[in-house]
Amino acid sequence: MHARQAAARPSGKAVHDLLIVGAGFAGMYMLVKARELGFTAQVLETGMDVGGTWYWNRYPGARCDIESLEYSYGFDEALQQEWKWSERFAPQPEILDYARHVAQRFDLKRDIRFGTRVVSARFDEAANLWHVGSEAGELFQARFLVMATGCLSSANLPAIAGMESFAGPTYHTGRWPHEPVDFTGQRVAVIGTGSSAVQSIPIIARQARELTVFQRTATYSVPARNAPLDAAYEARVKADYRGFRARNERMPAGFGSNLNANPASALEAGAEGRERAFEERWRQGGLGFTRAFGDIVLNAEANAYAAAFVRRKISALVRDPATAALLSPSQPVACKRLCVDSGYYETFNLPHVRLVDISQGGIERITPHGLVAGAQDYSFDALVFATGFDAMTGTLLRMDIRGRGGLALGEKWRAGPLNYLGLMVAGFPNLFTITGPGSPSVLTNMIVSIEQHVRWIGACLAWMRAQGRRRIEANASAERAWVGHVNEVAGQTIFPGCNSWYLGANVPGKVRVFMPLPGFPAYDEKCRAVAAAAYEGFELA
Ligand code: NA7
Repeated sequence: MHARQAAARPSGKAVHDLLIVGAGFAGMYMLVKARELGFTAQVLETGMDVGGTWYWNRYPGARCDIESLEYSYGFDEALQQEWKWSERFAPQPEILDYARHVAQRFDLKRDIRFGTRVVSARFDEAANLWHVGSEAGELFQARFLVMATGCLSSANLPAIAGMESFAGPTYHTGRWPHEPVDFTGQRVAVIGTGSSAVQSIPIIARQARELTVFQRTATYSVPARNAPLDAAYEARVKADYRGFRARNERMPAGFGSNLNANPASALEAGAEGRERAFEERWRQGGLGFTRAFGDIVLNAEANAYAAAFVRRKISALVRDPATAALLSPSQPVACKRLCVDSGYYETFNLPHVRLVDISQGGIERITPHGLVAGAQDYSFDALVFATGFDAMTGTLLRMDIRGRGGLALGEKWRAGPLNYLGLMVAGFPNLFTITGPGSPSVLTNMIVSIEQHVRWIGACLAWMRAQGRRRIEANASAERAWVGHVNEVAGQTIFPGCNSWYLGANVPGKVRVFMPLPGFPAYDEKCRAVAAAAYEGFELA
């Protein structure tokens, strides 16, 4: 990367106020905000269009698990009034259309450079400038660098022996081709049973002649009960969209004020009361399942009741008892992100679909015609990796980011991500991370977290300009205290109790640290208090 950077050619002489990396929902809104505040900004984006996650994740069945009236920007009243969602949970193509609509409405593309992958960023202490290099060798400069690179944007492709030898096509759900993929008449294998697999398996099964699913860990999924968007509900929300957004921001995960969260303890409800509550949530569909009681993600015993309920549902939905047993998870429910499906468990009743347990030895090797697992040969024509992402830190660490004194971010984060508020890293002045580790991010409605971060960063930049400050950097002791706080809060929940990507446990060799911070409203309050106290915990120059 250094050699590449040495040979780099500056792309014009412009020094931007902001360079924004990524043109997903975070980068797009950061650009809107920068313009609104009168800053110049350039967005650099690897893909050829806006949309981020929704640009890359085009696999069959890809759909948001947050309701569409919530998974959308709230920053512009006219925008939220005019856009019409067709379904309760929006499918990927519609979300991508929405992102394009926003780009057009706010004329964003003139400041976005597509096909530009950032590979390096170096802070120049004397000039207070970030020098950013692209894979093609272009150089960009800015006073502030904003990483809007997403939490789930680096595909996790396992290193299995013989990977290159497979004769048929291979796919990763997070890097799905832009051309339609037709599995009609084919024997297809899917590796993984996380959210992407749960969404795509029922659709792939409709086409494929034979579908084999390789499962390392069984997953909990609740039915989506997706349907056309209810017009009366839409009208009610739109009559007071601002109030609706504000109510959602006061929810622990930044969404679902319509879900009637029950604050009572599952431990006090009695067997009948619990069954009734879970059953009602199961009927409603969606992530509201965990709102049946106030302590499902806080108390192991309460969680066990919810987990047992889902396992009973799996047994009822899947006819073959051995397959049902294999599909029944043993970890706490929602410890790995809870999936939302349309016919996932039922798909395993189809005669051409089979489930293979690889929890013991994993996949031994890929062969030209399939793979070997548990000393058994499996043959198929196409292979789908639904193996997830190097979450939250992967994309940042794949770039060569260097702060003061040439300190590499990879070095600084050797033992896990360290930062303050999930927003800034000590030693890396004027570098912001939108929904970085240590912020609520993936435990919330991402758009709510994105908007909160962009507002905070925008206000900070405007304040610095008014105060004549040119440099802001997280204070090392504030950073240490913050990381301790994140661990403490996470430790009061069931989240650290299984091998999830929240902990980096899905990527071999990755440091095991719980990365997101549970609890949006308290976090938002803390961010406001820090700003109100003249950016307490930051050093300004
Ligand atoms: P996830 O949720 O990380 O799921 C990945 C799946 O792939 C999961 O079942 C993994 O098993 C499995 N996996 C990963 N590596 C391997 C190897 N080496 N061998 C076998 N199986 C493997 O990713 P998704 O894309 O489904 O979803 C990511 C998020 O996107 C989701 O939470 C939503 O927020 C949207 P494991 O459980 O690690 O044993």
